[in-house]
Amino acid sequence: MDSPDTIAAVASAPGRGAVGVVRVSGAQVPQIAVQMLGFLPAPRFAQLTNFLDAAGEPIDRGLALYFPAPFSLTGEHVLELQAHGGTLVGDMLLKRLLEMGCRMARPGEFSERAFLNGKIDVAQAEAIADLIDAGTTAAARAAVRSMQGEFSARIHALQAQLTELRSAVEAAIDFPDEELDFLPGNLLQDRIGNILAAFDSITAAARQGSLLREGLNVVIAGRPNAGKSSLLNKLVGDDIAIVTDQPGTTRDVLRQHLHLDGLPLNLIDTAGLRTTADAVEAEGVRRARNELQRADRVLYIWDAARAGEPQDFSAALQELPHGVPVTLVFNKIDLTGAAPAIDESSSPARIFLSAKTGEGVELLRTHLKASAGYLSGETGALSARRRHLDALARAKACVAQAAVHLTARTLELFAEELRRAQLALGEITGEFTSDDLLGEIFSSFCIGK
Ligand SMILES: Nc1nc2c(ncn2[C@@H]2O[C@H](COP(=O)(O)OP(=O)(O)OP(=O)(O)O)[C@@H](O)[C@H]2O)c(=O)[nH]1
Ligand SMILES: [Mg+2]
Repeated sequence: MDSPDTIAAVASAPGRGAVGVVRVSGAQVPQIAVQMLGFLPAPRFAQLTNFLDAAGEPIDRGLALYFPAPFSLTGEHVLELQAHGGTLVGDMLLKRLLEMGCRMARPGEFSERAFLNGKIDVAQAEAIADLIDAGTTAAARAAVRSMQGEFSARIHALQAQLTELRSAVEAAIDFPDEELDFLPGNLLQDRIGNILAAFDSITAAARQGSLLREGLNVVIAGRPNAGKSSLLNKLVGDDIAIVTDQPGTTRDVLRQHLHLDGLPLNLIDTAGLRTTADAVEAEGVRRARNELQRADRVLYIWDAARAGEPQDFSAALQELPHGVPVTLVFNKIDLTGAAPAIDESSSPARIFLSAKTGEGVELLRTHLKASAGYLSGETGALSARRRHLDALARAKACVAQAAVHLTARTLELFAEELRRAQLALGEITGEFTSDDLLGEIFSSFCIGK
């Protein structure tokens, strides 16, 4: 097989800085080092040296580090040049490397090679990207845990338990006469119970990590004048949105980012939902409906004080997209005299508050955290993405289905469900991930990573 191209990229952030790092990986690295430095640096020793152009003139002087395969980031020969930061130096070094036969690395290509050479799995590669992008210390800590393989290790442990179960059952399928001797059904049920519990605990840690990474899209919706913009302002603690007593004040979609006890929230205020002849307002309503489709949660605001309005919020709720979690917020309790309250047992959950005075808003904050499954404080969160949560959910559903087959003693189907669960888990680590998806994941990384 042809060895892959030798790739090069500036790995440090663009712009001015004290140090700029250029990374090279591939089979040609030793020759390239000799041409560019005049010698091959000793493995894993930092060496101060000139970086030479084609005429043998120094482009810059800095540290060269050589990592021979397989003990490197990518598993290939790797050369790292630590030059002075600055757009021009990096570009000149890169140009020289391309002259010597290197190819510009695609985004994420170093990570991709690390994956292909078994240095890291996909979940770890994603965690590195998450660490780089982390917006809070909690998100960074979750990313480090996953990067160090904690998430992957827990997935592998689940895989191992599933393999054990499968081989026990497959043996029973092959030797049906001995089935009852080594397959007491309740023992298997116990084991499945343990596996399902393990799924729940990994999912909780991963959901927390996914929340820390992606945040929660919360859309504030309702009729005009219900107090949506007032609630946005109250939650943010600032006068972001225009509030007036005229119905139809908000037309544009307003987005505000905030943290609720470490949980990132994208709070989205929208135009009041009604049919209107005003073209601008109608466009606002159309955009509001668009946002509702993408919401993780809708806060549907109802003006509890509006005289003469039949309290028919159920008809209004019917208009919301199906499947989106909703919280019904009765606003303006300062006018009705009702006490701040929350009822999470009704469906949808109800909260009574005043966006004006702030009474009951704390109940809403707590409710938002709880309904997202967010845990405060240090929780052992594992940085994860929606695709991981989705794969976990599918795998768990297969195991639950397997339990049904076990009860029915349809052992072939039982084994088949366990196999499907393993395939779904393998998508997380990249073991059974399609090439298209892998390409998509790595190409979302930055160049030089
Ligand atoms: N007394 C009282 N008035 C409120 C409360 N919340 C909002 N209001 C008033 O209700 C009116 C409408 O408030 P907005 O926040 O602009 O309502 P909105 O839902 O954003 O309205 P549109 O943008 O027009 O859809 C304003 O006069 C607010 O001062 C509240 O809790 N108590
Ligand atoms: Mg408004």
